[in-house]
This record gives sequence, structure tokens and C-alpha cells, in this order.
Amino acid sequence: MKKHATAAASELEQTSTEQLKQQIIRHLHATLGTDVNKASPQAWWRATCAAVNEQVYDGLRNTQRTHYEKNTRALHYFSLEYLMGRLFSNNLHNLGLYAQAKQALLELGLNIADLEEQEEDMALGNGGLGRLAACFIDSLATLNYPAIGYGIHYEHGLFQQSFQDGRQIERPDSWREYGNPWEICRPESVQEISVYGYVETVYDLQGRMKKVWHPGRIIKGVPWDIPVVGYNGSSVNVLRLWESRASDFFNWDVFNSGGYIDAARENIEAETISKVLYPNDETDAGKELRLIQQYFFVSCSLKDIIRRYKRAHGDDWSDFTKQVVVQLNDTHPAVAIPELMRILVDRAEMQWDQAWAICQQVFAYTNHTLLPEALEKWPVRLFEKVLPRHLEIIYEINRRFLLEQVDVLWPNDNEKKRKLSIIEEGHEPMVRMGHLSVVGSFRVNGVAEIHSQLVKSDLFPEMVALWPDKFTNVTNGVTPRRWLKACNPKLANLLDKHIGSDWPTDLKQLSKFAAYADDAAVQDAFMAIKQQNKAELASVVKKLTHIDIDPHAIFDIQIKRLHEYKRQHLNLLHILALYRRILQEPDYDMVPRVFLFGAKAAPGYKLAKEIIYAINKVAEKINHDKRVKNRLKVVFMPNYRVTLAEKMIPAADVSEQISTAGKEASGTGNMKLALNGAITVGTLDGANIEIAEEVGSDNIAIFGLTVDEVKALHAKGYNSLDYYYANPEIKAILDWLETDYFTPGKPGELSAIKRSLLEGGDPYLVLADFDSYCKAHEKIDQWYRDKSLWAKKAMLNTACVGKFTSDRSIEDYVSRVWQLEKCPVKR
Ligand code: CJB
Repeated sequence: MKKHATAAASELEQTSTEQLKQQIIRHLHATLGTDVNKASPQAWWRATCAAVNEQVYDGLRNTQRTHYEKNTRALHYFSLEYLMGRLFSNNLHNLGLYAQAKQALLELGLNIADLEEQEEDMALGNGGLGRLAACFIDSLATLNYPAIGYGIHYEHGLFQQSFQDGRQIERPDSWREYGNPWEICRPESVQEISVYGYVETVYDLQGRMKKVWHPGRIIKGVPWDIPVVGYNGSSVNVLRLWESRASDFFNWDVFNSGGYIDAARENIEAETISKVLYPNDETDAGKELRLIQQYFFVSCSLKDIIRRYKRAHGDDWSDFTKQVVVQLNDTHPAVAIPELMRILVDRAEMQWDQAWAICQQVFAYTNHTLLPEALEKWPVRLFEKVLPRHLEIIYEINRRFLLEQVDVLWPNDNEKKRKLSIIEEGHEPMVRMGHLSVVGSFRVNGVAEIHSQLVKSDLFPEMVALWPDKFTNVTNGVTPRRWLKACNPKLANLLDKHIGSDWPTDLKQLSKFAAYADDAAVQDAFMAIKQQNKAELASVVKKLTHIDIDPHAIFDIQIKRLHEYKRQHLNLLHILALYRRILQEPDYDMVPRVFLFGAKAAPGYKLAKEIIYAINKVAEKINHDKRVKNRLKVVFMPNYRVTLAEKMIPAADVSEQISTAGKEASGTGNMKLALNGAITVGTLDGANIEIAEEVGSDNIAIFGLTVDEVKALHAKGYNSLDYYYANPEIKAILDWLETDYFTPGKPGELSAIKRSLLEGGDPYLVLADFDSYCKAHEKIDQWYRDKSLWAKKAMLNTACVGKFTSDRSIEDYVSRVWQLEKCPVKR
């Protein structure tokens, strides 16, 4: 019986492999207009995408029909960033077609891995926040929740990075120069939005006052839909991204009045809005164009939501808050709050109180950072110019908030009003988007336990006093489909073999793998896979950087945006300490280590770029120094992005998560690396704390000051010079950076780091944590010497991090915030 079933299954597979082959060839002919004998790898890739899309679109139609029929409540995720990476292998895996496609392509004489390399990363985001959004939409589709992601269809995503003599060079990213096979343009759902102009106060026949906004410019929003395929044939949701164009209506006027050239200029200005992603991570760009980007996409998205709602409910708004919930991914889309008020009050002519009640039931806000430079504020002046009516609405929201909430709890307390006001007073008055988001939302969450605590205690304590139940936590997560099954197939197979194949959608199943942590044979298999992954990464490193690295060394990896608070320079100081010890003690005994970095610096962030330069210069010196005898290698991988992460993470032995405690809201790279069996060297910050709780203190190397100790040290008065003079190793290393040792003939080229740590006061306490960091690395060195001990720890990391699936995060959002119901879709 069983034999029969297996035979039938394999017959089915064969047929569908054959069918897939036929489909690919058909698309090569009919969609690409070429033939097997002359098709380029790019054409083969596109033909395969088109074949895959036949199934994607079936799922999309089924899902949309089901959602329409059931008319269910849906989540609308508003995010300025989606860091999707490649979709080819992801879609194949989620459709359960990867093996067949691999076989079909093989039979056509093609290697699937080569085709995968044809795809540009869809890098419409900067870092953690954008990648989280991508993981969340994967989980939402997998879990069958009705949801749509809204964002901007940037023509240029995050810049491409290369190094010239060690310095970062940025080039534009053109991910869709020749079109992108995963997106569908939907001209039937175009929206028009307004900006600039002035507001007129008018009175109707009954003497009622009305505000009329006369916009200065109309812009067209064209939606592009990217289908998001859930795992195992569940729902296919949509990511809807808006592209800006000049409004035909507006342009026509200019054109007709003889302004052909002016019309062309208008076009260019309108198209500028979705032209490029701002490359700043955790800094507020504060530019007019950025505010327009934010408004453009939230206005298009709200109008899209309302259009869909009205199709079923006409002008009856009574079900709106039952049907619609909007999640604000940080404050970037917070202008949605006054925009919805404007639509309800000015357009739908609703009373203020009723409109405000709707708003407060629709929006929820996720805070992703406590860094002051990332907390968005807009000059009132700029708001008035770009969105004059919205500024009036914000003033009114604020007036009522201060009167009806603040003054009730703290009567006549001007200090409280000053602190809580959505408008910050001062020489240049500012709109505080964080305050607006808290006041206008029914739920506010941080992204890891400690971070959510700090949001309450340090950022919004008075708001907590006003609305204690508004605040909650949802710890971040990552999709195990992309970040284990697809990127680390060998480990995925080993897990399938020992714990069954349910773990991709039920990650807690991984805990069963803990039972094998002492099993010598499984340890060997696990470490053999790590070894193969390391060898594969070594060849990628060779190809990209021409550096030879030994796959038997410890692969110690720090991959994330470059930022002082993430402390790549602490890692660098430790590398310099090891190098110096080797030079001073030629037989210095250490397990060979390869330090790998991947990071982009915001183009305007000087010190971050100096840190990249310093790491590259130190790397050059160390990698060529014979005295090192291969105990140390340092590699800075160029153009770090999702695709590179997928190659580095499966090969990591050590995961560097070394932010100053209290600064990293959560981190998600920490989760991906632990999932793939890397051991964390980390501070008690963000989700590291929860990872430590899950894996146990024996399986993680924690170091450094805690959040409370950081606060105490700052309160006492931190003087980095104390550490410089007290610790001869720190002094020697920092002084070394000032010489021309690493930059022959150019002394002082690397002195920016020393200056920031000494004259700049070392705001992120690098020197305070240095000793403890070195000790954590000594522990790693000791652990690694015992192969079985290391294997056990690494396996327990994989086994114990089931909590950090984005499926769990989504279920937390559903129960704590969104209150959605699953809407299964028949295949
Ligand atoms: N984060 O990537 C960003 N950009 C920001 O502007 C603010 C925060 C990151 O968000 C991630 C997802 O929540 C967090 O894991 C990470 O700690 C935070 O820095």
C-alpha cells in the first residue's frame, strides 16, 4: 500500500516536472520571444518565473475571491520599507516546487543556482525594520490572515556598495531596470493625491464653518502588486507599492496653456517622489521630499482601503473599524492619522468626535528605536507648506489632547503640557511624530521585552499614566522558511530526518532536536554541514574579495548596518588586540579566526564610513602579515544585502551582537544566526536577553554592562580617558591607529575612531565594555577547542530558538493588537 502511494507520488512529481519543463519552454517562446538554442540565462530565469507565476496567480485569485466573499477584517501594514531580497527560490520553496523546478531545469541543461543569480535583490529597505516587514508579510500569508502590505515602489532601492582603496563607494541600485517578473501594474486602481496649496475657511448656507484645501499640486499614485506566497499553498497576499507620476489632469492644463516644457518638468518632479529610498537607518532625514514620500504613500493607501470598504458598505461607516486595522511601522507613516481625519471630517463630513473615535480604533503603532536621532520631528513650517490642512488637524488633535487628557490628569501643569504636546516649542517649532502616533493609536508596542519596558519608562512615561493598557510588547521574529529551510538546505534536511518536517510552520518543534545534542553521530553530521557551508562561503569570499580564508578557522560574523551603537569598532579593537598579542608573542596560542563583516553606512554618516575604512585597512595589513601565520583573517564583504546574508548566516560559528545595552531595540540577525547554529557573543540588549533565556547561559557568551549599569555609569559621569590610561592594551591599540602602520605614509588616517572614543567621550561605552568583551572571546576560543562541546552548544542554539519565528510574532500581534480571524484558502 505504502509502496503504491510512494510510486504514485513520484509519478505525479515526474508529470509535474515534465509539465513545468513544458511551461518554461512555452514562456521562453511566448513571453520572452526567444528560443532554447539562443536564450540567455536571464531569459531562462524570466521564463521560469513566468511558469511559477501561473501557480502564484492561481493562488492570488483564490485568495482574493475568498477574502471578498468572506468580507473579513484585514490588516493593513503601512511601511516605508520592505527589504524583500530575491523572490525566485522563496516562491518556489513556499509553493513546494523547488525540487521539481531544480529537476526540470536540470533536464533542460540548466543549474537552478545559476538562474537564482540572475535576480537582483529587491532592496526597498535599509535594515532590520524593512526586513522585519518582509518576514511579517511572509508569516501573514502562511498563517492565512487577510492582510495587505502598503509601501513605495522605489525606482532605486538601497545603494550598491563597493570599496575603493578601502573606502565605501555608493552606486544607484536599479533593481527593475529591465522590468521585474514578480510585479503586476494595476492601472485600474490609480489614486490621486494632493500636496501644497492653502486652506480656505468657508461657511455653508446654514452658517457652518468648513475648511477647504486648495492643493498646489496633484500627483498620481500607480499601484504595483507583488504577490506574497504563503508557505505550503496557503494564502497569496499582496504587497501593494505606489509609484508616483504626474497627474494627467493637472498636466493637461499646463500643457494646453502652451507649457510643454513646464509639463515635462512637472512630470519629473512628480516622479521624483518614488525615485529613491532614503538610505538613512535610524536617523531622521528631515527633508521635504521625505515628508512628501510619507504622505504620498499613506494617502494613496488610505484611499485604496476606503475605496474597497465603500464597495461593500457604501457611505455607511459603522463597520469601518470592524473591517480595518492599520499597523504603523514606526512613525514613518504617522501622517496617516491626520489624513484619515481629513478624509472623514472634510470629505465625509463627519463630526470630529466620531471621526476621532474611528481613528483611534484603526491605528496601532510599533516603535523600533529609542535613539533620539531617529525620533522623527518635522518643522511646523515645512508641514504648513506641504500639508497645510493636516497641520491644522494636528493642532486640533493636540488642543483636545492637552485639554481633555493632560489637563484632566495634571491640572494646570504647564510643564506636563510642554512635555506631552505634539508640537514641540522652541526657536523652530516641530511636530513630534512619536507623540502623534501614541495619541492617535489604540495600541503601542516595542519589539523586544526590554525595549518595550524602556519605551514605557524612558520614552513615554506620562502617556503610560494616561493610557496604561495602550502599551504592549511583541518580540520580533524571522521567517524560518527563508532563514533556515531555503538558505541552509543541508541543515533543513538533517532536521527533517530527526524531528520531522513540520518545523517550518511550527518552529517550537525544533526543541526536539535538543535530544540529539549529546549524540556523537548527530553532532558529527551537524558540524559536517557547518563545515560545508563554511567552505561554500570561503569560495564566495574568494570570488568577491580575492581573500583566502580557511574553512577550519572559527567564522566570526558581524552583519548589520554600520552604526556607532552597534559597535563594529569594538569588534575592530578586539581584532587589533589579538593582532598585537600575536606580534608580541609569536607563539600566541589561539584557535584560528576569520572575522567577517558586512555593513553599509549611510552615505552622510562620516564616522561610520571611517570605521569601514579602518576595518578595511587593518584587514589589508593583517591578511598580508606572514607573522600572523593564518591565525587571523579579516574580511569586509562588499555590498551586504539579503542575498549575501543568506550565504553568510549558514556558515557562521560566532554571531556578534554587541550593541551598547539599551540601544538595540531587538535585533533580528541575532535570531537568524542562532537558528543556524551560531553561538552569540552579545550584550544583554534587545532580543539577546530573550535568546539567552531560551538557549541558557552555557550556550551564549554574554558580556558587558547591563542597561541599569549603563544608566548608572552615565549618571556617575563616564570618562573614557580613565580606561585609556588604566588599560595599557587599550592605550597601545588606540595609539597604533594614529600611526601610519596601517596606512603607510599617511599617519592619522585612522584617527577618527580614537578621537570619537576619547575627545568625543565614547558615547556608546566601547572602552567600558572592552575588557569584558575580550573575556567573552576567550571563552569562545576555549569552547571551540572541544569539538563535541562546541557542537552541543551550537545544536542547542538551533534547538532552542523556536520562539523567534515571525509566525509567533504575528500571532502575538493578532491577539494583542489586530484581533484578526484566519481565512483559509482552498488551493
Ligand atoms: N530599526 O532598522 C531599523 N530602522 C529604524 O529606523 C529603527 C529601528 C531596527 O528595527 C528592527 C526591527 O524591529 C530591530 O530589530 C532593530 O533593533 C532596530 O534597530
